[in-house]
Amino acid sequence: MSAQGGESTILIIDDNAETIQLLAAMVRDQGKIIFAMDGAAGLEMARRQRPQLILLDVEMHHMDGFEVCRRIAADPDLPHSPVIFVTAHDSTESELAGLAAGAVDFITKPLIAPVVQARVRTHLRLQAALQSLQGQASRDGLTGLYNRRFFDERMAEEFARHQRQRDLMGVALIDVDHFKLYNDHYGHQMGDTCLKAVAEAIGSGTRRPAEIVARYGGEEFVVLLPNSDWAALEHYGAWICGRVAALQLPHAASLTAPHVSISAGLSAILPEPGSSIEMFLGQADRALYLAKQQGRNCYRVAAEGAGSHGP
Ligand code: GH3
Ligand code: MG
Repeated sequence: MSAQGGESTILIIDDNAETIQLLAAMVRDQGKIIFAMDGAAGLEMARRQRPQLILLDVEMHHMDGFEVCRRIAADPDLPHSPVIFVTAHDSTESELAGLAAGAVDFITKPLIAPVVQARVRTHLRLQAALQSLQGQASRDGLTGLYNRRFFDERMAEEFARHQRQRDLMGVALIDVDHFKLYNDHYGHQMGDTCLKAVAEAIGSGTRRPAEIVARYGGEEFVVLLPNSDWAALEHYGAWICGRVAALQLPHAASLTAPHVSISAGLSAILPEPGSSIEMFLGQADRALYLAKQQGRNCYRVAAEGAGSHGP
């Protein structure tokens, strides 16, 4: 089972069709089997299919198993799937070389079905546990959205990617209006329920897979908007404010509206050497401050000449 509870995917990379068939027959009950017949094709398949486990032949032409393993460990675009080496050599040297390259285990030929199955089962279980822990560590307990730590990591990656690709990226800082008054009026527990509802509205509002929505702090959320220009920010700001207002969650103590509302500050940047994430988020924070100052239940975009409107 994978961390998501679905079927695990096992990638077999081997330049010998017979070995692939033999291995596939042995482990077919343990997951979905995919295969590649050389190192380069195997890496490409790993990139696209993100397998939970890789069974990797050591002795292959062009790119051997050690090199495949090293590339998996070094390339951030590749999933760090555990690799079990399959080899005819059972020497200590070759085992050490495999472990040094990043393999988690070894299976030596001739292949014995119960041994292969036991090793595969163990590493699939470990991988599922690891993925589950990683999933929990990146989530906020109350809302289920990503937490700030995860956001900061992804922001750094996306910042670098947009810099490489010379593309604009956007960010939105979103803060619930008069939330202290909400707690004072309805109690902290209702406050939690309200936060969950607002988080759900913002989180389920992602329109593209690369968008990342996280809880940034108490009643503040952050949305990373990849490949977004100023017009896209305007559109998103109006849309997200409208989306939360449309929940019509009563807020009798609000000084702004009879329902729960949010304010948003947005900013876009074309990352360049010398520009910083702090500066980028600082711009969005100042725009949020303006939205709060100028009435709440609205958004502001941090840009010269960019418009700024209520929902
Ligand atoms: P503004 O419109 O200026 O943002 O006013 P505000 O009252 O929302 O802002 P302020 O920063 O004064 O208060 C935020 C409140 O949010 C205070 C804090 O107790 C509450 N809060 C933060 N995290 C949670 C949470 O997890 N659950 C609940 N129920 N309340 C929270
Ligand atoms: Mg607030």
